[in-house]
Amino acid sequence: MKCRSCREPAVIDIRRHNAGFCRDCFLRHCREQVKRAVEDWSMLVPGDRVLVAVSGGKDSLALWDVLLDLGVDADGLYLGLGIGEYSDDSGAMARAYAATRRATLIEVDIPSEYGFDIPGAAAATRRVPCSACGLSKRHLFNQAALDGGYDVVATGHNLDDEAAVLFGNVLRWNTDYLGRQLPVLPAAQGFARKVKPLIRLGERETAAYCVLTGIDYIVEECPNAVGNKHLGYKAALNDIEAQSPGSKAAFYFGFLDRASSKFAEETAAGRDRLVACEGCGAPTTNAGLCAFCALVAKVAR
Ligand code: Q46
Ligand code: ZN
Repeated sequence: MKCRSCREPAVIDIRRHNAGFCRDCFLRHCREQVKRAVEDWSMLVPGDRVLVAVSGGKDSLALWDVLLDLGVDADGLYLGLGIGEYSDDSGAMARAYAATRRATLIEVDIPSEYGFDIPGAAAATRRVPCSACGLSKRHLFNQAALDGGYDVVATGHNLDDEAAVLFGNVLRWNTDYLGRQLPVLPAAQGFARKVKPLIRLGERETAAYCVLTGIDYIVEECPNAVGNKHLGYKAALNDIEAQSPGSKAAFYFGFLDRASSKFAEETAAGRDRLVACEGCGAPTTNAGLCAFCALVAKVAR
C-alpha cells in the first residue's frame, strides 16, 4: 500500500478513510484532524491556557504532543489515583514525557492529599472503582484548572471512547447524559471549559502516533477496566466497524450533527439546579456536599 499523500510506502492504513499513510504524512494527518476538531467546534481561542488531563496512556500523551506542536499553551495535569503498580508506571510515563518536552506537569496525588486511594474509596462507599475514580477525576481536573487560572481542560477521549459512551447512553436512553456528550462544554459559573480535541482520531491512530514519534506510554489497561461495560461496548462497535468500516464515525458524528441538540433542554434543566457545595464551594446538584466531598467524608468515616 502507498501513502495517500506522497505515494511513498505506507506504514499504516486507516480503513474508515480508505487510505494509507507514510510516517510523516500520518503525523501530519493526526495534527490536521486535531486542528479540524478544534476549529469545527471552536474549542480554543488564541491565548487560551490549556490544562491537559494526562494519564500516561497513549491518548493523553498524543493529545499533549499535538497541542504543543500546534503552538498551544498546554500544561499537563497528572492525578495519582493510588492504583498500585498501574499508578506508579503511568505517573513515570507522564513525568518522562514532560521532561523530554520541557513541559509543565502539575501533579495531584489523591492518597497523600485527600487520604484515600481509588480501590479504598470504592470499597468504603460500595461503588465500583470506576465510579469513585470518574467523579474524583472530574472534580479534581476542574478544581486544578480553576486554581491554576487555566481557561480549558482538554481530555484525550478519542473517537472509539466517544462512540462507546454514546452507544451505552443510547442503549439505556440516558437522555441527560446524551445532552452533555459534546466535544466542547462551555465554561460556566465554577466550571472551566472542557474540550475533547481527539474526537476525529481512533485509538489505533493515537497508539500509532506515539509509536511513530517515540513517545513511551503505559500499554497496560488499568486493572479496574477489565470486564467493565465500556470495554464491552468498544468491542461490540469494533465488530461492527470490521464488517462496515466507517460505522463508528457515522454513528458518533451523525449523533452530533442530527440528534445531540434534541437533548439540550434536559441538560440545561440540570444546570439550573446547581448550588454551591457546603464543603468546597464547587457547583453541585446535591444539597449539602458535592459528590467528591461526600466521597472524602465517607472514606474518612
Ligand atoms: S483509571 Fe479509573 Fe479508568 Fe481505572 S479506575 Fe476505572 S476510571 S479504569 S479511565
Ligand atoms: Zn465539594
